[in-house]
Amino acid sequence: MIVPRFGDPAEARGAFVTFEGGEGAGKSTQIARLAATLRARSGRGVCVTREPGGSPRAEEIRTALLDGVAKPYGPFAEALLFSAARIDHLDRLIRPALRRGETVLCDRFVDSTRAYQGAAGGLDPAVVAALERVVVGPTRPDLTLILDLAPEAGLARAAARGAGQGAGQGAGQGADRFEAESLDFHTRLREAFLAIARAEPERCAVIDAGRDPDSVEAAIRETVAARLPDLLPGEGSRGDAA
Ligand code: Z5A
Repeated sequence: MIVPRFGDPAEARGAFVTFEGGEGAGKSTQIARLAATLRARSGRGVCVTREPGGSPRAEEIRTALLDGVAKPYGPFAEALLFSAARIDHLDRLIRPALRRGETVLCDRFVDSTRAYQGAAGGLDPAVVAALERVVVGPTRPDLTLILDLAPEAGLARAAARGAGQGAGQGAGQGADRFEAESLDFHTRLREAFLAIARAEPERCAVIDAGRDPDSVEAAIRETVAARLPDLLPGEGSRGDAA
């Protein structure tokens, strides 16, 4: 049984892994690959989810947030809406899955609030931390994989994907509320994620996401095997591969 190092052992029996990083870093791509590997290898249920969203009510809030409905009210109001979505997501999906012993793979979580609304958006870190404390409580990630990529490259990937899919808002297509921010904003985001990794090295691992998808996948597998060996039995522990 996995004993989470950062979560509440009494509450969480599964493993909670979050993916973070800037736009187009490859989180969705790599979550799908890791989920397939874990389903084949770990013998546990795997729950793939995302933020904002992951539960029907949180997905409604996601649509409003990515359409920019809350932007005129400022980063504090946006952080409150991300938090409202997170409360429902934790109660309805994440905590029940962890109690069933599943591995939860979540595309973005609290570090995105710290980076987007906090470091890049200008919201006081003390306010972000207070929100995090009351909203998340003991349900902390066991491992956070930070996919690091130059913002120019990530935005180009996201734009190329958007061009292929056509316009659309709220559903992750087209330039949404955050993709439309300046390059300077995205540069601050990257620095914020790297600073989080430096501050919490036991929870976080930085993955070089500038390589081809197979190389990124191999680095992630190696890191998961090293940090949470119960999830990939027999894979060996050669240390982080970032
Ligand atoms: N947000 C916030 O502000 N505060 C919060 O608390 C939370 C979130 C939780 C969610 O939007 C937005 O909400 C997000 C932060 C904010 N900002 N934005 N925008 P989203 O979920 O729609 O966006 P995203 O999280 O940035 O996801 P994304 O743009 O879909 O990126 P991704 O999942 O990291 O990448 P991907 O979809 O896997 O790949 C993007 C494209 O690149 C795609 O065409 C791939 O085929 C391609 N790709 C993937 N990997 C590679 C490699 N290795 N090489 C080349 N090409 C690749």
